[in-house]
Amino acid sequence: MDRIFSGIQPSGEIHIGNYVGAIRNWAQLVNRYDCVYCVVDYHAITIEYEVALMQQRILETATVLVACGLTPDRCKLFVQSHVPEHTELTWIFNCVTPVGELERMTQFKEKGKQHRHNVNVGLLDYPVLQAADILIYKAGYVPVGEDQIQHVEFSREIARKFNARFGDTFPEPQVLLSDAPRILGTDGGSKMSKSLNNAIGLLDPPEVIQEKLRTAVTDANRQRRSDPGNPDRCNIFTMHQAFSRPDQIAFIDHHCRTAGIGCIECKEILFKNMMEEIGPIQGRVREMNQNPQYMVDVLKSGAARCKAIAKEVMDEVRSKIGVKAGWMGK
Ligand code: AQP
Repeated sequence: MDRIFSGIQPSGEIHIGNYVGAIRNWAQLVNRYDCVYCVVDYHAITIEYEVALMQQRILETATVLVACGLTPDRCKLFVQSHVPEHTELTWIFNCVTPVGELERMTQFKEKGKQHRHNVNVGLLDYPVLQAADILIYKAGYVPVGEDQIQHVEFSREIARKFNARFGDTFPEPQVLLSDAPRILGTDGGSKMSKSLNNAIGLLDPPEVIQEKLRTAVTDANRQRRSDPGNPDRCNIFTMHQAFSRPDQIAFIDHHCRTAGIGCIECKEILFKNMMEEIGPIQGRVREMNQNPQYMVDVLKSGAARCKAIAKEVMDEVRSKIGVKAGWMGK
């Protein structure tokens, strides 16, 4: 079975973009692939964060993943820092990575602007750690949202560079996109993001979601109820494509263009469909929160299973790069 790797940062509340762009796809892939999913805490420390909140965020993130169907019988789920081989491999990859290529990464440039006062080496090195996350499991596929395509391509380049210098070791991983790879925020302008205050949280109470949808930006050219709209320019329509039935999507497409339906009604249909899907997830999260030990056990066993793979690959890597000393014994 081919292996998949993907990760999510515990950098805030999981939102609808993370869910339809990545997590829902992750859950659909578990039957076809050997799936490794990770809460990437070392990525989350590349920007400023509340130390006291980190453990809570890690557990909350992992709980949501399990509630979305990523149970330990279906995949391996663990926390990045629990398998230190990820950071060890990062160092080795650093030594085959040209700095100039990292400086050209779109996310680095954007985050560099957002966090001007803290453009640290970790922020620059983020794609190298991500490459190590993927390649330490020799994963062939990486299901991510559109924003991560460049980083996965970069991990292919690192694999190529390593293989060329030290011999064939790593596969060149391919991106797997979901059918909703880019959801904009409620501002209708930028990507829905944990850190941008434009997100609809997967765990937001129904009344909060309803209010966020009510005020969310739609097609800017549609000023009055009687103006025809353009679904292709409307983020609410993109969300319909992620949550509504095909017949509803066709209905909204037609009636938006002909002003047969107003934005308020359109958003109400979306709200109902969204809650139908995420309401049960919220319920499972509430249930799991009654038994915190369960998540601890899931993450401990996930780390042990992943560590066994990572250790073997690191052994091979150390040997290939010439630092494995036979005279040290096992
Ligand atoms: N708006 C989005 N639409 C579709 N997919 C998205 N993803 C994130 N935002 C959207 C996908 O979710 C996965 C996990 O992302 P992440 O949390 O590790 O990092 P991120 O992309 O940086 O997410 P955020 O929400 O924007 O976090 P912050 O604000 O902390 O940077 C990835 O597969 C991503 O593509």
